[in-house]
Amino acid sequence: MSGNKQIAGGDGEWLQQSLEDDDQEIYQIIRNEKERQRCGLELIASENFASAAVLQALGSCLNNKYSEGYPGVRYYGGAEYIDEMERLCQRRALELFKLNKDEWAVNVQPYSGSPANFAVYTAIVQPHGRIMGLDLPDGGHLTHGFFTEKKKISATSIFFESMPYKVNQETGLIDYDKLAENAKLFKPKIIIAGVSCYSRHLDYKRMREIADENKAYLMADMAHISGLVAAGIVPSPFEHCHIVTTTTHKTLRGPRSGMIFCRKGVKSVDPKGNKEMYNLEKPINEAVFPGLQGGPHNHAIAGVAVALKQAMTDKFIQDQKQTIANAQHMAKLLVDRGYNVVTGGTDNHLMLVNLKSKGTDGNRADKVLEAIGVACNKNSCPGDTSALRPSGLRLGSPALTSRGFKEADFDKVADFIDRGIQLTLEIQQVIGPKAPFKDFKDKLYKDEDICAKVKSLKDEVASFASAFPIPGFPLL
Ligand code: DSN
Repeated sequence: MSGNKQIAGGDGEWLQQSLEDDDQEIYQIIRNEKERQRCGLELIASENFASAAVLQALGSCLNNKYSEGYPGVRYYGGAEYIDEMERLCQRRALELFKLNKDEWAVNVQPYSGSPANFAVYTAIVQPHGRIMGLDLPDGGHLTHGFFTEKKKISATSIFFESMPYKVNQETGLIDYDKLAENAKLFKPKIIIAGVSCYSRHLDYKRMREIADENKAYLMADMAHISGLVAAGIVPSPFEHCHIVTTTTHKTLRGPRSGMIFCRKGVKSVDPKGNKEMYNLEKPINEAVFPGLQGGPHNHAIAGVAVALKQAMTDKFIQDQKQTIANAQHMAKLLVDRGYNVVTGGTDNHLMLVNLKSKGTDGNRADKVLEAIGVACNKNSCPGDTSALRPSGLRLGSPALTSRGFKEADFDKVADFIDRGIQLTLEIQQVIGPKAPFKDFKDKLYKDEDICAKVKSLKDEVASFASAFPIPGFPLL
């Protein structure tokens, strides 16, 4: 029977079919998502558009290969090309960040940033050991030990003891003095210098001093800014940190994956000339595999290697400079229109806009912006008391910069944001400022007059955005 023959593999022809021929449902969903990306304005600070070459590596036969272990020591046969590819990725990672291979090691196997961070704590901190990271409502990340009064939210606060440090609630800037004071009491094993929503440079030097005073390691999570670091246009964490983790798909513009860099070689020499060596590489490698992960995602690692090569080019550096220029321009435009941009502006690719003084909040504005084709995040702002009603929006420039947007194009982007927020206020005015979120959404999605306004704005956004090219393949 031909059906059985096909199921058994048979002549294999059915396994050669294109996605379009093989699975119309998934094909259409991907087409729709591509159209959404093409016709929308992507302002999510952690997103970007991977290149066609990166996507090609991701969709390659490397997906098929198991290779548990590390180059040269695998538990599966047939890994000679995988070894070559992983070693090349490691070499490129060190070269891109200008690291000497005798002083730094890199593990390119973490599936993404969260597993990378968890692997570091597993290796270095041990169960119930102590970590200190920037609190999530203040701009830190879940995996920097987030918990609330009611619940330990992140596994990094369940398996490790976490004490957050905070920003000054007035200025929005990290309170390093308080961090120093608390670190002295808490004695963490690791201090994390990393952010998910913080628009200013981190003071790695000061943080290293605090770490040294407490015999702690300083770990940077540079996920958001790794492209900017690679381009050499923001302070590099490598100068002061012992460990650096990153995702590879944000400003770095690669596939969704992660990397861990750590120091190796001589840590210190005492007055008698005795050397103390770093002991980070082996425990970290063991924590990644076999501690936490199985087979590396070789297609993703190959995509990372491609992205790292692209990141060594002048074009990439130019794009990263443009990313910052665009963010700074957008922040200025919003300030000029009376918006409260936290800390007054940005040094990097993102900004946090506090909408409280405008009379609205992140939940409501985010929903309206989404409806008109502008994608961004609601985000809590310093001083927020309710995590359920965050005051702010996080806006970032990397993705649109990859589509070729320049400052003048961001004039239009800022205008769309402003008009979306005006529409938010209009809805609130109709239903009353204290009306619950459900009523707000009902009005937004069901009211004829509002829906017409949303549609007209969405059409304008689409006609503007779709004029810009989009990296990747034309159809998928
Ligand atoms: N989810 C990412 C962000 O948006 O910042 C971090 O992992």
